[in-house]
Amino acid sequence: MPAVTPILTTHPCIRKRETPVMQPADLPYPCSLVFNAGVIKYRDEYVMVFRNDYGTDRSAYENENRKFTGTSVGIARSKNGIDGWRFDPQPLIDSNDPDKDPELKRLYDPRIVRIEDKLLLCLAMDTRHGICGAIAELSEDLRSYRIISSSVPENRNMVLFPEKINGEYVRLERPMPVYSRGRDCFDIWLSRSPDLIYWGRSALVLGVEDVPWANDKIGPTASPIKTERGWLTLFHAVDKDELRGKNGWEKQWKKRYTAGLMLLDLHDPTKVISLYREPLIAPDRPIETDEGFRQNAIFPCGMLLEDSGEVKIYYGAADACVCLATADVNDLLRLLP
Ligand code: BMA
Repeated sequence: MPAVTPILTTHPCIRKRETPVMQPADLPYPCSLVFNAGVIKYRDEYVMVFRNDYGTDRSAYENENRKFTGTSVGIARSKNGIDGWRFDPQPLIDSNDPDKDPELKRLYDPRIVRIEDKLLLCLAMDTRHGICGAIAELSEDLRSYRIISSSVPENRNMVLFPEKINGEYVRLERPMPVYSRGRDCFDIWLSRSPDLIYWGRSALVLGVEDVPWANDKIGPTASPIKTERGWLTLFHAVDKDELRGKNGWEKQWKKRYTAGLMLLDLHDPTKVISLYREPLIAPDRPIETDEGFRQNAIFPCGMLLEDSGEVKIYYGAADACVCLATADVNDLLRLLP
C-alpha cells in the first residue's frame, strides 16, 4: 500500500503494544469489527465498553455489496486491562433489539466514565432525523442502561470530564455545522450542566484551523486526565485528500485519523493552556495502514492514568480491532510547555 502523504508518525514517547488487546474472534457473539472502546477501572478490574459492527465480512462487503446488519455495544472485564477479557454473554445495546425505539437507528463509539457514584456512558446516536450525542447512566452491575440526555442533531463524540468543575458537570463535544462553514470543518466545543440532563453555556475550545496537520475536522476522544498543570486531553484530528483511493473495504476512503494532545485549564477548561503541534499518535503500523476496514484510522475512546504514572490509551485501529498505546504522564506533559 503506498504511504499516505504527508507522512505523519507517532511520537517516540508513545509505545504501541504489538498485538491488539481485542479482536473480532475474541467475542462470544457475531462480530466483524470490534473497535472504539472506552475503559475504566471499576471494582479492582478494568471494564471495557466497545463497539461491534457485525453481519458481513470483507469478501461479502466487496464482492456482494453486503453491508453490516447491526451495531452493538458490549462489555468485557479484565484483571490487567490487557488480556484475559471476560465478556458479558450478550451485548449491552444492540441496533437489532426488537424493543428499541423505532426512531433510534444505532448507538456506538462508547466512552465510559465514573463520576462520584455514577457510571456514565457517552454514545453517538444515529436517529432517523440526524446524529445526536447521548448520555446514558449504567446500572452498578453494568448490565442495563438508561439514556438520560440527548442532544439535537448534528453532534457526537461527547466525553465527560471525570469530576464536576466549579460545581457543574462538563463535557467536550463535536457539533457538525455544515451550512455555516460550507464543508466539513468541525471543531471541539464544551458545554456545562447542573444535572447531566440540561446542557448549556457552550463555548468553543479548539478550532480545526488550530491543528496544523488537520484539514477536515477534529473531535474529543476520551475523558481528560487531571494533572497539577491542567487537564491532559487527547483529541482526534482528521486530514483528507481527494486523491486517496481504495484503502480498506470501501471503494474509496479519503480520510486519515490521528490523535493530538492538549492541556486545558483546570478551572476553566475552555482555555487551551498548551497544544502539541504535531500528532501524538498516527496510524503507522501495518495493522493500522494496510489492514482493517478503514485504513489509516486510529480512534481513541479511553485513557487511564495508572499509579505508576503510565497512561494507557485504548484506540480503535483501522475500525477493526482495539489496540493499546502507553506513555509516561510526565513525558506527555513535557510536550505541553
Ligand atoms: C468517525 C466515526 C468513528 C470511526 C471513524 C473512522 O466518523 O464514525 O466511529 O472510527 O469515523 O472511520
